[in-house]
Amino acid sequence: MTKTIYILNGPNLNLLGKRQPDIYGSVSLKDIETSCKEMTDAQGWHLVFRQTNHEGVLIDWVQEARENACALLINAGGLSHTSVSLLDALLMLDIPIYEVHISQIYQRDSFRHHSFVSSVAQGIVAGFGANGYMMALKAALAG
Ligand code: CA2
Repeated sequence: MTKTIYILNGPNLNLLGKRQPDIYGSVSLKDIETSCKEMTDAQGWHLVFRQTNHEGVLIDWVQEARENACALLINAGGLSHTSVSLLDALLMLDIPIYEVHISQIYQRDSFRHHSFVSSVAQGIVAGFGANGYMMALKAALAG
């Protein structure tokens, strides 16, 4: 049976490549999706890649991943630092969770130093720009 991985992106990540390139680089989320799709296709996995600006929608998708996915890769954006509800949804999963941040969150504002997602993540990638998605995906696909 084909394995499925969900890659979920939270608020404002639709702006990647369009604003603040000094922090987030010049690669768009569509570019990241394309690179991830190449990797999953090569391994015969099915990729679900999504972005939302809405906390409840992100939580709905986490619940959906619970039913459909073998692994979840998530960049929850600012919700990483604020959302107990997102954490509660992630706690329901019994698949590996990989957390990605494009920026090096520990060199930024102190409120970015804590992530609720980290407490349930098998692995965390931060500060490698868009490449972080591919790094985490490589680990996820390897199991
Ligand atoms: O570094 C990351 O990937 C973050 O998850 C990005 C979030 C931020 O709140 C986290 O602390 C770290 C913000 C996403 C905003 O993305 C933008 C991209 C381009 C231009 C403006 C915002």
